[in-house]
Amino acid sequence: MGGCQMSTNIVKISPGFEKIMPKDYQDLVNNGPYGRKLALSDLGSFKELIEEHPLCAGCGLALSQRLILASLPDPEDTVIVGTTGCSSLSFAQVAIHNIHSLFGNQNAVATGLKRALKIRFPDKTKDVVVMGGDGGIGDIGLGMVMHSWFRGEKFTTIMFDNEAYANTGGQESGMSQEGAVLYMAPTGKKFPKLSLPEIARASGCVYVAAVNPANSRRLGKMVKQAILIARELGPTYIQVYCPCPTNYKFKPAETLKRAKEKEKDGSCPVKEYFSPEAKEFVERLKEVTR
Ligand SMILES: Cc1ncc(C[n+]2csc(CCOP(=O)(O)OP(=O)(O)O)c2C)c(N)n1
Ligand code: SF4
Ligand SMILES: [Mg+2]
Repeated sequence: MGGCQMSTNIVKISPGFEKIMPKDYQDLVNNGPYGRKLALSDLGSFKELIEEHPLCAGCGLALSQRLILASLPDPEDTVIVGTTGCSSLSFAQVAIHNIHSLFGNQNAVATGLKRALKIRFPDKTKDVVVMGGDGGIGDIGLGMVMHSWFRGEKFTTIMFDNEAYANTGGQESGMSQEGAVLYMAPTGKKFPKLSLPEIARASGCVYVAAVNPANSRRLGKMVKQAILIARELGPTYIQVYCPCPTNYKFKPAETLKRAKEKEKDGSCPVKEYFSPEAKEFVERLKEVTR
């Protein structure tokens, strides 16, 4: 990687090394999304930031992660802050700056990073995006998540909501549905799913969305606008329902069907909230309507 500055320089190959670098890397430099304004509708025409991952077949989280990465407005100026969970296994394969924070600390780390980037690059826009599981964001890190919202920190938080602690073998989380039976919650969950979109709204998020990956353009549009709004106005939150075939024991081929069913039956509804300022801002944005 050439230089420490974040721009398209981060992928440029140092002179003399062009032929030595692996084909995959050359492809990223020549056909990757850096420095280009791409949308989900361009998928298939560029080298993606993630193309392989170690997650289970049919994983709704892996699909969501791919779609979210392809929707970043300016990947060359973005740093992702992740945390422990299934997504942390695939972030090792992602061709973008990303930090693994200790489980639950992600919004505190993102706060410091966003502020430091502002000081280091006062004339540039640098996006910080948190991406973590429901355990990391909705349970163990919730205090730090909410305090970043109370403080009005200008970054986006994205939850991969698979309604379980998947990576550790299937414990229930606050985001599991009431009655959910999991490998390590055999008697069924005793209280309802947390209403985190409502909590986010009450805590100061200026844009909040709950969605799933079944309609990829809808997800992509929400991600793009959440990041653009956070740059200008304040914290934004997206909760992505990511069906987990391994812990919920359905066929990997049924992931999207399940996402659609749970949207329809109201157990994982799609929602969107804008503050009045965010609404006005989005109406001025032509880019997100591509
Ligand atoms: C401080 C700390 N506490 C607990 C753990 C154990 N741990 C690792 S992953 C995980 C659950 C992750 O659940 P979630 O955030 O929903 O992510 P998923 O694996 O479901 O994607 C837990 C409890 C840890 N690694 N660090
Ligand atoms: S356990 Fe579930 S969320 Fe984790 S990689 Fe497998 S399918 Fe995806
Ligand atoms: Mg989870």
